Amino acid sequence: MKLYYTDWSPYARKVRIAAIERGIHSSIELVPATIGFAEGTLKTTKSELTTLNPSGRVPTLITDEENVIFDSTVIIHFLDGIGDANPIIPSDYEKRIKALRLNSLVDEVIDAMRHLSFEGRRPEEFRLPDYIDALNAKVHRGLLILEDESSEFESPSGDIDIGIISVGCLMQSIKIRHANSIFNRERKNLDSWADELFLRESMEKTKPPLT
Ligand SMILES: N[C@@H](CCC(=O)N[C@@H](CS)C(=O)NCC(=O)O)C(=O)O
Repeated sequence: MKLYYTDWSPYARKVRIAAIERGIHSSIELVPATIGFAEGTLKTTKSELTTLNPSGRVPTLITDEENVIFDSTVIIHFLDGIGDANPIIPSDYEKRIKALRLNSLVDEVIDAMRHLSFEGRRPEEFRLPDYIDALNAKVHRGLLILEDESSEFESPSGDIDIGIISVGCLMQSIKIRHANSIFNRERKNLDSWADELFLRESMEKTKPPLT
């Protein structure tokens, strides 16, 4: 299998973590992808990925049968079908809904941050202050809920699921790549839970670069 990824993408990182946690990462060849939007014009970087995935986004997985699978959640679902390790998307109905809900909550925060970064790339006179306020509010509300709910999260050293992986990727992105942003505040409970999660081998091995 081949996984198109970038080392800074939290979505691609979720898939890489899931594969390591399930012990199947050696059957996945990592292919660095060129993606992004130019400063000032938001012109899309030309990417070979668009011939495989119309959105041109990472992660994109090519299976051994040459099928193209995209969206991190779908790829993780697909990988759960390989090997005997515990699934990352729990089989138990209640646990599955809980994990997918948490994953979705985090995805919305990451998505609002992505859109904020696009706004930041526009020339100042083309930025939309109300839209930026709305995006900031989405991120703050999401992080507030995560701090509130973190006392109920599973132990960071126990079994891991898609929700926990997502929270870990978001929090480490904020700590490492958005360290100077307004989102990098102290959140006592969430921070200490996340600090322990960051020690997992799968998290260490996929830690995003500084820039
Ligand atoms: N819903 C998708 C989101 C993937 C996504 O937005 N990836 C970003 C990188 S973090 C990307 O490829 N951006 C380039 C683009 O939008 O063209 C998933 O879960 O995989």
